[in-house]
Amino acid sequence: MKPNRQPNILFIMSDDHASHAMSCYGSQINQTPNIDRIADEGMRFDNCFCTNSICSPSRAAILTGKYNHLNGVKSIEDHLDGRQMTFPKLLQASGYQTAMIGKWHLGHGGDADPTGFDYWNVLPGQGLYHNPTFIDQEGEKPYSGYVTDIITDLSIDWLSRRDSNRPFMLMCHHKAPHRPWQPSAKYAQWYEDVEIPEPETFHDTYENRSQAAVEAKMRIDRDTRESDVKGRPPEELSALEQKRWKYQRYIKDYLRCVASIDESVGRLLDYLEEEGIADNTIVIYTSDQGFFLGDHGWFDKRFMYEESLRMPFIVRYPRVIEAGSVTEAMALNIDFPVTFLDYAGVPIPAEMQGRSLRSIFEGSTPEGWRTSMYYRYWMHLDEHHNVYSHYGIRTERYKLIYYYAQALGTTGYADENREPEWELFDLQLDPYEMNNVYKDPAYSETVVKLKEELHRLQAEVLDQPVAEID
Ligand SMILES: [Ca+2]
Repeated sequence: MKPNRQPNILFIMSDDHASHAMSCYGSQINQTPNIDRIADEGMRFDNCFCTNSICSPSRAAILTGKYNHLNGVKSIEDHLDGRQMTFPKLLQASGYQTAMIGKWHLGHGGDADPTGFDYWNVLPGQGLYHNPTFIDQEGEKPYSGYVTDIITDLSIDWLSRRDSNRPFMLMCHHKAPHRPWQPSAKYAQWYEDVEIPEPETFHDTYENRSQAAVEAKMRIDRDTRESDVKGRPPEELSALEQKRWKYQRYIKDYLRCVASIDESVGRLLDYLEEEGIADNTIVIYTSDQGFFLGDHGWFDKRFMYEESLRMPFIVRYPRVIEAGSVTEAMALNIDFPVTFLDYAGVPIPAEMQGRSLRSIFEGSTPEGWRTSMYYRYWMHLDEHHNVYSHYGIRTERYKLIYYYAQALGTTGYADENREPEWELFDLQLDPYEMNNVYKDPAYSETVVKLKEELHRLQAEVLDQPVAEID
């Protein structure tokens, strides 16, 4: 083995797995012992954020290192044009064996098929939990079994066929725990006799908040389907009891799906150890974004609120990362590819907008590291939970959000009765974002400074503001 051999990279990403459903992040509702192994033996990021909290856009940001207005994937309807630069292509060109297994969700056919991978085998669109079809370089193939287990089997199978003299980069992308939260038979009975605690903000009434929060259609009591909660609550229950019933149904299935993921992570970690390559493999566990687990009375994501904005991000690389370390440094999904290229010794293209996390992994946050981040959600559609388009910034203490509320591709307001609105949260005093202080005179100077910072960041990432009201 060469002394400075390029490390292997195992990038495990699930879909909609919020950090507050991982015990290494202090979950109050479940245990994830295998996922926790990565944090226990590596580093946990407590402030890792997505630049747009929704599936395809986050995936495109991770592949390209760029914001969605530049990589062309602003919504889940957009396909990634594979002719553009992506980090797997660069790793492949530098000698890595590369593979993409599981959920792709960036389009199929022509320029939308995965590129930069020696091997890919992906779910069409959202894919199915049970007996899913996959698409590989040869075409569609049916598989029998549970999707999380199949993705794990395919991953281990590919790893076992690799050339052990060359480094690899595997993207193992789970479908779970995405809606409609269908667990495997193995975990289907888990939590049956327990009551899962309700989150702090479960009974949020959206007072002191934007109209965007009021109008969002992702309430557990009103907007879950029978397919989400697998039935109807007994009619004799009160409205409040029905909401609680639905929450229990929803969260238990969600956590059962997570249990399969946790098992999968354990299998992959065990494989690396059996192969004797655990020390030379960077293992990441993350999710494409966060999720509301009953927080604010919601399921789903999209909003720039904490539960949805925050990505779990844990990394193990025993050669350089101190076991059990934790960082508060602000990381973004666009940093991931830059970090991988950095470790691979591949020059980082100027067009990538993220920064390498390497120094942070190795125990020191660089001078002048970012203290604010820019976010933009574009996909304003009634049928997609009616979350208004918005952009904003999060600093270490504050979050300023502008709901400009225009449907994608238009300049008019999606709802003619809707005016744009601002929200400001003081995260130090109000960590659950229950009280919009935008109009509070005590924060007027803060608002001015945050707007300056918002526009500075927006220009830095080459995005354009819309017309803003005061
Ligand atoms: Ca997702």
